[in-house]
Formats: sequence, structure tokens, C-alpha cells
Amino acid sequence: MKKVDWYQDFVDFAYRPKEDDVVCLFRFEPSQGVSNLEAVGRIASESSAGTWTTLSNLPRNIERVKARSFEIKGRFVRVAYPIDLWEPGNMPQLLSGVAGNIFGMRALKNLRLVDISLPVAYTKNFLGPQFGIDGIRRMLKVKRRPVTGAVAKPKVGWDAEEHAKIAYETWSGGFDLVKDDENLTSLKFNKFEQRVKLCYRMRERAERESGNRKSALFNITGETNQMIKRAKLLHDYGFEYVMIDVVVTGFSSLQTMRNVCQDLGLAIHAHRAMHAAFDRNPLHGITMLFLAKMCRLVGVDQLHVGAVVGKLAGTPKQVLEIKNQMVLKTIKNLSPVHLQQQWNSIKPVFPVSSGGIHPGIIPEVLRIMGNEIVMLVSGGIHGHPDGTRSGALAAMQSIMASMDGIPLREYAMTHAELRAALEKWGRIRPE
Ligand code: CAP
Ligand code: MG
Repeated sequence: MKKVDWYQDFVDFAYRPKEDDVVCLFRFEPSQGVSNLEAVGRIASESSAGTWTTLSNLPRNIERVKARSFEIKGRFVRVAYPIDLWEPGNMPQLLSGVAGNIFGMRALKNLRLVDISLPVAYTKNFLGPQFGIDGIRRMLKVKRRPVTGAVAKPKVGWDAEEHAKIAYETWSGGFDLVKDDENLTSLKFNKFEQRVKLCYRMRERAERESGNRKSALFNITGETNQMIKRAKLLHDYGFEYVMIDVVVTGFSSLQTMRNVCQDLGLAIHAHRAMHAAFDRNPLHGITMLFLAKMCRLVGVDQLHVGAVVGKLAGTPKQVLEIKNQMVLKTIKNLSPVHLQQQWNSIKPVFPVSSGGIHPGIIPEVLRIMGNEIVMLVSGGIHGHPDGTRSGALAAMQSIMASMDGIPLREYAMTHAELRAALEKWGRIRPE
């Protein structure tokens, strides 16, 4: 039969990636009857310059824009993409290629985008985080311990006044941050502007009474122009952050908001609702690691990475990999399932652990994650038998005990709030 496709022209095992190539690591499973070679040829072709059939004419540039699958190890393939394939500073365009059509190809039973290695020639066109870990710590005046925050629970239902009272109780119990939940934006019974105004007053009070810095992560998520308006409002009230649910908004508006936040001097707290729709199946989709790297590049200051022992999926290995990728300057090419990364001047992102954390498991979260995290404890403070403020105190006590290496039971003997929390929850791992 006459050859109709040129997929295998996109496989070259002799190829060595150039310093400014973008390299992707995929896990692939060919469909029945498809060879490895045919499968990896399609991955490189469809994500760069190829199509299903040979063509009668090709551009002069074809060799300069062709991706090449250059190494197969077991189910993993590495693909090198010439830098000229990518528009500088255009994150959606990168995704349309490396995370685009290839996921739907019939010839592939499963395909997972595991990791990406971005050359400095590519990263230099993105801002990265404005504040990073050091900047956030300076802003909040929190030196060594984890930064603490809580979401008002239930997720939605409180009116703005009730919400502000919960914020006040949270801050008064010693927490640094209060956070809106992912599905709380501006609702009929709790309008954004009203919530910000009332929390502003409560924050003044909590700061005056405690002598400590207090801040808030208001969820500005929505249509981009609406987000800009909300960010300006937060700036006018003297708040330090915006919270954006970055998967649902998409990278285009995140990039816009990163620019807006530069002008307003606001930090970005990135929530990641919906990520599990494409990162949970280990055989198909996109890893959270990949998504997290894109977030660091665009420039969020804080990103949810998982809590390991909390209610949401994620193994310690996966979560620590993401955490390292957020905080380190250089990631070495250590294993067959990792790519190297040089972040250069792109600042670190503060990793956020959240989801089902309570005082009884805080020591374990800190043992695994370390102190360089933002820890959100929500149900785990508002469910305290004596209320939110006691819950926040209990969580802070648990952090102090962990940092001083004192067993919780012992610390609880002299700390009533922690004692009550342990009586209710013990060490349960929520599911
Ligand atoms: C946690 C949470 C957060 C998730 C986000 C929730 O509440 O507010 O949205 O933790 O997940 O709605 O479940 P609790 P992740 O503290 O009461 O569990 O950090 O994994 O993105
Ligand atoms: Mg939530």
C-alpha cells in the first residue's frame, strides 16, 4: 500500500535536545494493533507540525518546527519541541500544542502528560510570582511557622455580616488568613463588595486587638473584566491578595490578572478546583505537577498542592514532587519520570496544604510537608466543640507543639482548646 502518513518522520532516537528546546515527558499506551513507534510518532506530529497524511507541499521551515520523539523507556516517551513552535509569553498556545489534540487520538488508548522542561529562552517571557515565599512572609510578618488560614464553612450560606464575624473569630484565634471558598463569589445573600467592606472593619479590629498582621483571600473568580473590578476594589480597601480559581478561569485570564496584580501590588492565591477531572486518572490526562509548573510560570504566589493526609486524593510522593517544583530553583533530571527544570529568576510559589486538616493531624502534615507551607484548616476549626476561635487556637497550639517537638497529648494537658479538639477528632484521617 502506498504510504499515506508521515508520523514516523517525527521519531528520531539519535536526536539530542537543544538547550532551548521545550521537552515533554508523556506516558503512552497505544491502542490495539498500533506499535510504539506509530504511537510516539503521532504524539510528536499532532502536537507540533504534522497531520494524518503526507502533503504535496511542505514549508521550507519544516525541520525547524518539527517535534521529535527521541527516547522511549517502557511506557514513557520524551518529545523535544523547537522553541520557534511557541509564541513567547502565550500560555494557552503552549497548551494547545503539548496538551491539545493528542489526547483524543484513536491510535492512543491512554496518554498522560507527565512533565515538561522549559528552557530559559521560554520562561523569560513570563513574570512568575510577584512576591514568592519571602515576599509573602514579609508581608504577613510570619517568620518561620506555616502561614495559617481558614475558609468559612459551610462553603456558602452565610450572609456577609455572618461571614465577617467568622473572619473575626478566625483571626482572633491566631490565624493569619481567612479565605473564601471556591464557589463563593458574589451571591445574592453574600455580595462581594459587602463582604469585603465588613471584613475590612473586622480586620482592623482583629489587628488592633492582636497586634498582628491579618489578611484575607477573597475569591474574585469570574469573567475577566469582573475580576479586574474586584481586584481594584480589594486594592482600594488595602487588602494584599486576590484569590483566583485558576483551572476554571483558564490561563488566558490568569495571565491578564497577573499583569493587573502587578500594577495593583496584589498577591495571587490560586485555588485549583476541577484539576482532578484531568489529573486523577494515572493513565490519562495531565498531571498536577504540569499544571503547577504552568501556575509558577504565569506567576501565582500561592497554590494548592495537596495535604497528603487530608480528605483529597494525592500520595505523599506526588504532593512532595509538586511542592519541590514550587519551591526549588533547580530540579535535576533524577528519574525516568522526571525532567530537569531551571527556574532562574522565577520566584518560588508558597505551597498550600488544605482539605480535611484538623489539629490532631497537623503534626503529620508538617512532618511530611515541612514548615514552608500555607496551611488551611477550615472544618477542622469551625467544627471545634467551642467554636471557631477555640478551633483556631487549637490548630495554632498543634503547630507550636509540632515545631517544638512536643507530643500533642502532652501539650494538650496545658492547652484546653487542643484537648477539646483531640477529644472530638483524635487522629482521624477524613475521607
Ligand atoms: C477545604 C476546602 C478546599 C479544598 C481544596 C474544600 O475545606 O475548602 O477547597 O481543600 O482542595 O472546599 O474542601 P476543609 P485542594 O479544610 O474543611 O476540608 O487544597 O486539594 O485543592
Ligand atoms: Mg473549598
